[in-house]
Formats: sequence, structure tokens, C-alpha cells
Amino acid sequence: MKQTPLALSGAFLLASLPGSLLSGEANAQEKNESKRLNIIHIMTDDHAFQAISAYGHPLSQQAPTPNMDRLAREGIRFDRAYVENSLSTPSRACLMTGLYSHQNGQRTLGRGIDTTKVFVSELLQQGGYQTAMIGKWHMQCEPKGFDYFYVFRGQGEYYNPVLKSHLSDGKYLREEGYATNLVTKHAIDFLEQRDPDKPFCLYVHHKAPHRNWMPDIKYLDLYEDVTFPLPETFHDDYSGKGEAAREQLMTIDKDMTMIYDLKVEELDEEPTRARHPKSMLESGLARMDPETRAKWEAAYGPKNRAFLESGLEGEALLEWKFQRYVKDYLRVIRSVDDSVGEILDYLDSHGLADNTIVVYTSDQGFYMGEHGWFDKRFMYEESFRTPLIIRYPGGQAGKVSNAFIQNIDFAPTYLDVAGVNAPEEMSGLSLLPVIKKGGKEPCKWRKYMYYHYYDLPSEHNVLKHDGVSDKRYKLIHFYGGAEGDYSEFYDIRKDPTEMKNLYGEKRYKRRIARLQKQLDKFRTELAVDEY
Ligand code: SGN
Ligand code: CA
Repeated sequence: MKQTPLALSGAFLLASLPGSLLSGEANAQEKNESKRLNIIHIMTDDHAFQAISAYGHPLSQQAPTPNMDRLAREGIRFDRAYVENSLSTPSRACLMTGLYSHQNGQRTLGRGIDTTKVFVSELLQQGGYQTAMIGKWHMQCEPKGFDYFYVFRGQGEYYNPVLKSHLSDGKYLREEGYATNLVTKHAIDFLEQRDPDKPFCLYVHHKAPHRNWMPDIKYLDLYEDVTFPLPETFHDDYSGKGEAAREQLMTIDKDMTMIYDLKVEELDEEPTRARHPKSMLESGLARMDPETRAKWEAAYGPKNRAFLESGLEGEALLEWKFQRYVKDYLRVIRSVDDSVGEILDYLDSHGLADNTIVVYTSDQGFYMGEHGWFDKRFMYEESFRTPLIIRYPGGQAGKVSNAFIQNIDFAPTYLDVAGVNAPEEMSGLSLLPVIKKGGKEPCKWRKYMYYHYYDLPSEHNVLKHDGVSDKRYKLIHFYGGAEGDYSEFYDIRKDPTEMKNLYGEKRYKRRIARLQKQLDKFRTELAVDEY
């Protein structure tokens, strides 16, 4: 299903035909340029909606995010925004191509992108937009379709990271500073130097709050006196779930490392079952200059020593880990929130707020202790969902939307904003009709959504699975496990924390069959080749 651009004149469409700007049209294009909206896509890495106070989750109430909340107050907060494959590179490939993972090739973290696929950045660029990519690129190919870029190496580093740019001749150069602040600086530098007569599309992609959650020096003690609430499913024993939930390696209890993740550098050997050498923490710390390193030690050293002396065990140790994890994560988020504030202030002070659409999202969701976990990957809500807030100039403010949205929708949306026709093969839908209705779904909108996770074998050992959701019910099919393929079925309204698998229950027979039919339909129509 494709939407046609709304409220865009034929002149826009003509003037923005990819590749071939006819000279006769040039004048019309110039005249209209000032009317085409700018786009800023701010995307974090692993940001749980539970950690944005506008979403109202108990965790965030003690660690508010005023600037993200401002965006929500001035725009639309989307509560049913999802990804197709809850992992970084695949999610970024969805973002750039508007295609599902098996269509764009990037199924797993490490391999796959089909570089013959056209990226939305290329189409926007050909359509007359100035395009920029700042921060975490994390695609298995070079940035393409960008006039301007400053990107991290791989996952990026928190302190004094290396970046390569459109000017650095393919070389990564070390920069002084904290990753989140550097991303903000480069984003603002781009805004400063762009051609003010042309519209722009700027991707601001933070490394934060990706593992191992290293906060900025100024926030090392933030929330120290707060005790964050444990999620209600923290002690899930997985008795209501199948093999995948039991066999995963992403528990705070056994898989979160004491040294690398929880920063107890006084330990020499990693005591958990995770195989992370101490050097993983040390290499991050070694990037710091001596003064910063000393401040780090002054903040963590005394707390670590007190912890080690206390000899915590069992439940008390587990709760200590949860608190350390969540505090560091939320400290890292605090810098992201500052960054959002700086960008919004820049737009205000430069007369750009009225012609720039601002999108805030993450590459996927994250577990903040739900089911005892960190990381993502599963089709359960915390990782399947992603935060999404959109401020549209002149659009309705302070709305909450339940529209069924997926990350393959960004590319067609931005093309729609630019008045550039989306390629026929793009699977996503333009969100403009939803935005223009204040967050309501137009009548012809998806009723079902397809999900597919492929990354096994891999670090957190989550079984491959695909599934379908209709917002209320969810059917997940796990495959390739030792115990054979199996399905799970959840009633999200009655069981929002997904503790009870209802697959095989008689009273759900018809509903399960309905979702199974839709899942089969997706597999056939999208030519899915494994499941
Ligand atoms: C790293 C992390 C994993 C994480 C993946 C994917 N391990 O490999 O915990 O799941 O990234 O994250 S680490 O020991 O290297 O930190 S993603 O955001 O890129 O998908
Ligand atoms: Ca991620």
C-alpha cells in the first residue's frame, strides 16, 4: 500500500524527481524550496521507552527527561511504534531502505546489507535535500547518499571516540570529548554550515545508551541516592514460556558482567558466566585523559570498595546489580536529553522550528530488568517496541497515538515530506497521513505487523523467531532450537507483561488461527525464505 504525498504541489513533485532536475523546472524548485520541510531524525541506540518520562513508566519518573518530554508536549507520542528486527544493524538497514531485513539483506548484526538497494538518503539528495549523518552509522557498508557525515567506528566509543567524515579521506580520527556531546556538536556544525536556501535531512544518531553505559563525567553521581523500582517481572522463572526464554544469555543475574558492565574494576576475574575479559572495560577507560580518568576513579572507586567489602550475595547482590545498571543507563540518557534540548534550542533561535520536522526514536527497545533481562532481540513488547515522538510544524501538539507503526515507515515518510516518490518496492508506509490526523490511523492502515529475528548463533543466544501482532494479540514462532520449533501466543491487553503463553489453549483457538493465517500470508507475500 502506498500513500501519495499530502499537501504537496505538482511543482514539488516535478522539481524533486530523482536524478534528473530539468533546468526548466529549476526556478519553480527554487521558489518552492523554502516550503519543503527540513527533517531531523534523532535516534538513540537501545533506548527503552521506560526511560523517557513522557511515557510515564515508573523508572523514568525518578529520572525525568525534560527535553524529550517537551518534544512530546509539542508533538505526538507514539505508543505502538515497533521495529521489524530488534537489533542495531538490521534496524538501521530498515531505516535506510524502508525494506524488511530479508529484503535489504541485513538479517543479523554482522553481515548482509545489499548495497544495490537504494537508500533514502540517496533519494533525498537527488531530490534536492542536503543530507547529513552524524554519530552511529553501524551499517556494514560505507555511508551513501550523504553530503556531510561524521560517523563512529562500529559501535563507537564513549570517551574520545574516533570518527570518520566526508573530509577525512576514509580515515578515523580521534576527537576529544564525550560521544553524546560530540554528536550534538557535529549536528549543530552541520546546521551552521548548510546552505540555508535548500532543505535538509539530518540524522543525529547517538551511541548512547548502548552497552556498557559509560556516563559523562558530570553525571557520574547523578541518581546516587535514588532507589529505582524493580519491574514486576524481574523474577520471571520462564515457566510460562518456551525454550528461547530459558536458554537466552541476557540476564542481569548471570550474564551482565561485574567488570565491563557494572564497572567494578577492582575485580581481576569476571565472576559471572559471561566471557568478557577485564580488558574490555580497561580499553574504554584507557581512552580517557588522566584528569577524566581520575574523576572516574573518584566516583566509582569508593562505591566499588564499599560494595566489595559488603560481600553481598543472592538477592541482595542481584538488586545491587540492577541499581548500578539502571543508574548508569539513566545517567547516559541524561546526556542524550541535554542533546535534544540543545538541538531544539538551536531550531528556536535560528527560526527553524516552524519548518523542521523533528523525530525522536531508537534503533529498538531494551529490557530494564523485565523478565530479569537486559539487551533486546525478542518480539516481546519491551524490545519489539521502540520509543517514537514526532513534532510536526503546525501539527497537533500533546497527542498520544496508538497508530501501528514500524521502523520501515521512516524512509517512505521522509520521501513523502520531501515530495519525492518512494520506489515501488519499499515496504513501509508514509506516516504523514497519521501525523496529519494527530496520530490517528487512516482507515486503510496495516492491521497486522510482521517481525523477524535471525541472529543465532550470537552473544545472547536468543532463538530465531518470526511472528505477527495485531496490537492486541501476538503470535511468535521460534525455530531452530534443540527442543524443536514451537509457538507462543499472548493477549497483550490482559497480560501486558507477557507472562502467560496461551498457545494451544482451547478458548483462544480461533484467535490463534486468525493470527497464524496472517503470519502465513506475510511469509508468502513477502517471500520470506526461512522460518
Ligand atoms: C554488542 C554487545 C551486545 C549487544 C550487541 C548488539 N556486547 O555485541 O550485548 O547485544 O552489541 O547491540 S558487548 O560486550 O560488545 O558490549 S546493537 O545495539 O548493536 O544491536
Ligand atoms: Ca541497538
